[in-house]
Amino acid sequence: MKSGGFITVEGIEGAGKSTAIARIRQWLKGKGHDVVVTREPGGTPLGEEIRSLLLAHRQGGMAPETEALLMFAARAEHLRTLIEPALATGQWVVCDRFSDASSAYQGAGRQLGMDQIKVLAQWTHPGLEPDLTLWLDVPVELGLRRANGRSRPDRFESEKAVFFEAVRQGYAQLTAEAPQRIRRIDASADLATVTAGIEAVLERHFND
Ligand code: Z5A
Repeated sequence: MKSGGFITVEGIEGAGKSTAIARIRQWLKGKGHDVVVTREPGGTPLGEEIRSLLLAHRQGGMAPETEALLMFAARAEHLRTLIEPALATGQWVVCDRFSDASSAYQGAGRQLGMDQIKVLAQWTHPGLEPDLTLWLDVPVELGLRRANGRSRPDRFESEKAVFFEAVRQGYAQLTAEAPQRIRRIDASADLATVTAGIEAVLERHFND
């Protein structure tokens, strides 16, 4: 297995990313690796401030372009101060969402166009892609049901099912375009089955 690597986890709300990330971390630790777990938007003090701006409800909402650029502003900070230094010292970085989320949410969900988002990604992290992306795919209705019950839904969580359908289609397109990097996991199954699926992908991807 190589000395360091970059794994990202994607999916719509309620897909089970938090649970998956805990398992990935455990799996990597079990192989003796140093692991940094982080998230987007966020992961740095400035990034967390930007996250608060992005998730807060506000009168008049936010222009989709503003939303996309704030995602990439947080990402640039995250890359320069945390992700790139960690990878440079041979650590493993496991990130809850990355640029695929921008393609799916802003490109497909907000209809800015996935190609447009890829231009921003190319500018922000030229030559850097995750080694592996796990797309936890869950039907929208099930994801929303799982995520239900949160005290006060944030700006994204308040979106309608049709928005998350478009996001899910965005992830499906990304996966079709990069089948070696992005692996779909059926996240509608019970936790034990989903976890076994994740472990199987990790074993195949990094031990072959
Ligand atoms: N966003 C964006 O638009 N563009 C970008 O570029 C980026 C992000 C980076 C914040 O992200 C928002 O930012 C996000 C997209 C946008 N908004 N949305 N939607 P976030 O990742 O912090 O927020 P989130 O997607 O709302 O996270 P989440 O709902 O917490 O998702 P999750 O981590 O996948 O869910 P979970 O907490 O692991 O699971 C939810 C519940 O389901 C929990 O009670 C679990 O115990 C349960 N669960 C999980 N798996 C199972 C299975 N298999 N069976 C039964 N129950 C399960």
